[in-house]
Amino acid sequence: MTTQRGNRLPDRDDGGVIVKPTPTELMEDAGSGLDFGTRPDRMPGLLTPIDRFFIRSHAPTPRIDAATWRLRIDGDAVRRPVDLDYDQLCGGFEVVSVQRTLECAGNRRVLLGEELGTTFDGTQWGRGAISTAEWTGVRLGDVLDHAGVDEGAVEVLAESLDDVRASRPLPMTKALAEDTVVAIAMNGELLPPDHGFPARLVVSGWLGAASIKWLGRLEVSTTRFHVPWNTEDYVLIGPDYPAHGPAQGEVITALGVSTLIELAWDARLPSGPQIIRGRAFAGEHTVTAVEYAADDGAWQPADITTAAVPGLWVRWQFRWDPTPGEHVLRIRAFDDAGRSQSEHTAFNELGYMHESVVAHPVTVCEP
Ligand SMILES: Nc1nc2c(c(=O)[nH]1)N[C@H]1C(S)=C(S)[C@@H](COP(=O)(O)O)O[C@H]1N2
Ligand SMILES: [Mo]
Repeated sequence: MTTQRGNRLPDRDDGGVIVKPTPTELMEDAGSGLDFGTRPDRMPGLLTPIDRFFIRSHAPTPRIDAATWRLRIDGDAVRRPVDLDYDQLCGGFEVVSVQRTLECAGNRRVLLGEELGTTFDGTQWGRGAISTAEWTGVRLGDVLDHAGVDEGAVEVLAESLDDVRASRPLPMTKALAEDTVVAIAMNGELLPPDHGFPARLVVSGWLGAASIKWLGRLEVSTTRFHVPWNTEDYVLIGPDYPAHGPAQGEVITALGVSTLIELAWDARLPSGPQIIRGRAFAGEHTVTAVEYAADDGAWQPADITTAAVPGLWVRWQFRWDPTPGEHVLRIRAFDDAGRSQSEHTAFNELGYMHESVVAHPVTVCEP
């Protein structure tokens, strides 16, 4: 087998762990030195520009040389183990592009802590661990097909080349979905180093941790995988979540319904009529409606202004004519599975999957 470490370029001498600039005008530093959220008040279009796409990395960005990189496909459910080089991956399969949203399971962890009167360890995410790109690459199913997958295959483990060797399994149904891709580009540019160059998975509608960056190996197995990221991390652990086999609780896969307003937290707005904008996301489902309520007012419909696609957020907006002074805005979304957002999120030890409606504080200035 190839030694994956051999793919790596010499370490940088600048001591940096993240390659792209992360200026405070565009990104929120989540405190770890590795994790940066997209500022909700700096989200311009449907797609998040690379300069502000959120970063969640458990180890420094590895510098990988595409010329020596290989993607290994093996496992006891593979007929013919193969090593694909970069040219074979990029040139050997039908190229597809999908617009998909990535959200970290820990997004809004700080808000969940405030709601539950506690503080959680882990990346201190506000609302910015969510972004959207157009991902270009090849279908994971086509790549697996090339190696030949036995009928008894149960799961595919995606394994990375970073220092934590991040890995997370997918059941075959999800691995073979049309929109599960091995991406080589985002927003029309080759993947930037921080986002997984030369290749990463994009798993539509699932927690970000399934979208393994710096992909080095796909292991297809006739048995299920138990790895740290589906037994102790990215698992809902707590009184409401009994253990499932080796997993300490309920393993997180597809994401819930969430919304965000494109305003700073503690927003200051000019007086007078204006348009309030934001995003809503429903994991593998589509957002069907978005509602807003100002202060103690009734829920009213907001306009959804982009197409509803599974795995892709929508934009929404409404006109608001507030009086000067202090206000709170609440937003809630509904999806085609009949789900919505709740008043409260149940406690889980690692502070994942915040789904509550939040009261967004807004100050409207005197004219
Ligand atoms: N190899 C590797 N893949 C990874 C991670 C990582 O630390 N290492 N982080 C995961 C998590 S938790 C998230 S939320 C997404 C973030 O992707 P992004 O940094 O491109 O936004 O990558 C996932 N893939
Ligand atoms: Mo994440």
